[in-house]
Amino acid sequence: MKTEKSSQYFNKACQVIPGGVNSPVRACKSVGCDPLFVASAKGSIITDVDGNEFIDFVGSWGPMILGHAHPDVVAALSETAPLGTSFGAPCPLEVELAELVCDSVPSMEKVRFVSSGTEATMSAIRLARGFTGRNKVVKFDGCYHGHADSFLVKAGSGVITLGIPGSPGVPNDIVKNTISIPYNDSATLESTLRDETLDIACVIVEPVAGNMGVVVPDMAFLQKMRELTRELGIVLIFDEVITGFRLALGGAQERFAVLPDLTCLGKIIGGGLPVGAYGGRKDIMDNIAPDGPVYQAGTLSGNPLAMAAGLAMLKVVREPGFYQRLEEKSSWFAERLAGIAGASSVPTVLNRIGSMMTCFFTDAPVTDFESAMKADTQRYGKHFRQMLESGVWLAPSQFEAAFISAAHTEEELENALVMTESSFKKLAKS
Ligand code: HOZ
Repeated sequence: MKTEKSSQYFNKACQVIPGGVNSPVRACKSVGCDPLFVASAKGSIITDVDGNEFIDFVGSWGPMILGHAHPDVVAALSETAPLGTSFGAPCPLEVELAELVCDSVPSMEKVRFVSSGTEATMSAIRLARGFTGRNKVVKFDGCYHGHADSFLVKAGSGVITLGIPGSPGVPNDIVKNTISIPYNDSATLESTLRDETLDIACVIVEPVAGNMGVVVPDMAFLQKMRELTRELGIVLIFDEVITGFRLALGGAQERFAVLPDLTCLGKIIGGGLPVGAYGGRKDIMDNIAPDGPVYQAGTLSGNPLAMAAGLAMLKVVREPGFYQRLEEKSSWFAERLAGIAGASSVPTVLNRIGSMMTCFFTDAPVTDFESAMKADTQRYGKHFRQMLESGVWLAPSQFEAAFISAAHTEEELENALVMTESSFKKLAKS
């Protein structure tokens, strides 16, 4: 595979952008290569600047549930851009998207749009603190809620991938208010939440973890979390930045029938443009300025282009049968993938729910951060490079999800499986 142009861009980028990338997860450091620079993407095919084409299973880390450059999204952007790209004043598209989001997500009575998932989660915990008058935030080891100070404690995503234990620049005075406990561990959850000395304002959780690789929750764990938080007056926040509009129209909360007090969204609701949102119970949301004293603001919040792209995408996923078709395609693919892995001598565990999955290179079930960390990252790196070489674009980290989109054709998925089989044969020999 020729990568000369990507190499040239990367060399230039490293002079002016830290690490040559604008988000560390793109760097490919943990998989032993340099990033490819993208020229374009259409459907499920992504094309680099050297003209190499790949079947894309990253989907811009989640938003591209319809595939890239979906005609409805492109048309919405073309119609909206000539009317102005930012007003700093309310516009009708914000209302339309807010109505659609509240109508789709079972627990959301009101929603505030922001510009990223990180903004959504940091605003949600501020709101929870303002509402309860308490201080501490409980999160789970290996979950990632963006890069705000409070969340960089045993965090997933790029933080695990790069092996960063805790980030310099995050004051101890801030992280002392974050308590991180194991995922899927109901007993520790109960003893922590019942400790009155801790002054807990909220629990924030990915209802399906997607940032230590995909880890599906025990239903009993989620239900216990809901019961305890309700009993103890603690705000329960679901970070559905990945799972929102991915696992069902109403996200993981619809799929599991467990409703949080607040929900954070991002990715799909922006149709591939920069968006986040947080919302939920009206009595909590009414504490946000200007209705209440909890301050949060943003020049580009509710940006018309992002709203238009999000609306176009949500209208397609709301069509009857959309999630059923995606589920069938994903389960067919995952069964074949598990079959290929099982037939090889390479130990793997495939975790999947809906159209998100991770193939962990380990022989024991992956149910939390500790078990995820046992995966063989060297072997994943080799698999990643072999797949890339044969035309499949996977996440450059063992601890991320692979996404199936509505745009993946049967032929593309078949091809990806053939390439996977060939990669596993090489792994078995090495
Ligand atoms: N949170 C995403 C990975 N799980 C990607 C966002 C990023 O860090 O660039």
